[in-house]
Amino acid sequence: MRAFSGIQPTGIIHIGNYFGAIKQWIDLQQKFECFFCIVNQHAITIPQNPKALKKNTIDLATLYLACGLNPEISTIFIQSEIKQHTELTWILNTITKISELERMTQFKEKAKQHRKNVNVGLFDYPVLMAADILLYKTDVVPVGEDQKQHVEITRTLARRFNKIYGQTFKIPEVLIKKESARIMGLDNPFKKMSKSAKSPLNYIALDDSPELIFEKIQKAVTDSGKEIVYNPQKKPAIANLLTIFSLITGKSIKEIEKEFQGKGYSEFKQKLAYEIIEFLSPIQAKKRDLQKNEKYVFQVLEIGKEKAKIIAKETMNRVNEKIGLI
Ligand code: AQP
Repeated sequence: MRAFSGIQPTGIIHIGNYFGAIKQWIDLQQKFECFFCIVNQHAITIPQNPKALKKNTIDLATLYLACGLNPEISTIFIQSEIKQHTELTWILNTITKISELERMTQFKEKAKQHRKNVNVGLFDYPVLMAADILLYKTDVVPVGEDQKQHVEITRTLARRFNKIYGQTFKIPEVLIKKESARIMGLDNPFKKMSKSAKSPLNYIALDDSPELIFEKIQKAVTDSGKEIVYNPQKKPAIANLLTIFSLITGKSIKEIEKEFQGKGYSEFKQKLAYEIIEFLSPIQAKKRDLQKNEKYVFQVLEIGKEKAKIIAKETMNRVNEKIGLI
């Protein structure tokens, strides 16, 4: 059984990305043959500084390793190093309906955010993602909830291709962890935590310093009243902070509610900031260590590229043959 997933190297990786994606990946490594990609071609659908993109790509690979992805059992690689991702995208484009892509929530949101640069790549993002997934004969795609719609279109395209050209692709399943499916913004509990948020007060980045984490949690919006209780309808901000507390500490929400019974928001926030700092500290230390040994990170990526290439080539040859492309 194979798992595939990826993150865009756009500079900031936040705790939403960690709990929605990376944490799941770490656990899956024992059960699945895993492919973890740094999706730099997805990243350029929004303008990127070339120097920063290169740096962020290596930085994300380093972070993957610091978080606990194990290159001995998993394949870690850079999307642009495997040419078949864009090759398969072209083929899938020919069976994708424009109306299907127009329905994609992420496209609609990003198009609003980047009114002056609604490029074809941004529109085609889900097809590139479908190619990523289908190239590796993926069984499961562990992602946060915001990516569910993209996995669904991947399934549609795989079925459609199989119907037109004969059995070729596996139909992948989306894998979403209920508790961490959608971490909300610290400054707005009605929208998901997002690296492209206007204010850095929206997220806790895995690289944030203890001082910054403390400040961001202190400034996180709260709800009226003062009880620490989980009620997403009436107290969405506190519910989100409780979810983060629970994910960080491994304690159940009930346990945390009990711990803070009769205590106020201020005490709860102080403890939460402390727990986040404690949690991120070993990841940050490991990342600093790995940064001193960049050669090792490049080696991991080189091995990953070679492993990914074998499967990608094999799938692409099969696809071209089915279609009649010489
Ligand atoms: N708030 C979130 N809660 C849970 N999971 C999340 N993911 C993203 N935000 C949350 C998951 O993280 C992975 C990284 O995906 P990406 O790099 O493609 O980024 P994204 O989905 O576009 O979301 P970001 O990181 O916040 O960026 P922007 O600001 O561009 O939307 C995916 O598995 C995603 O589900």
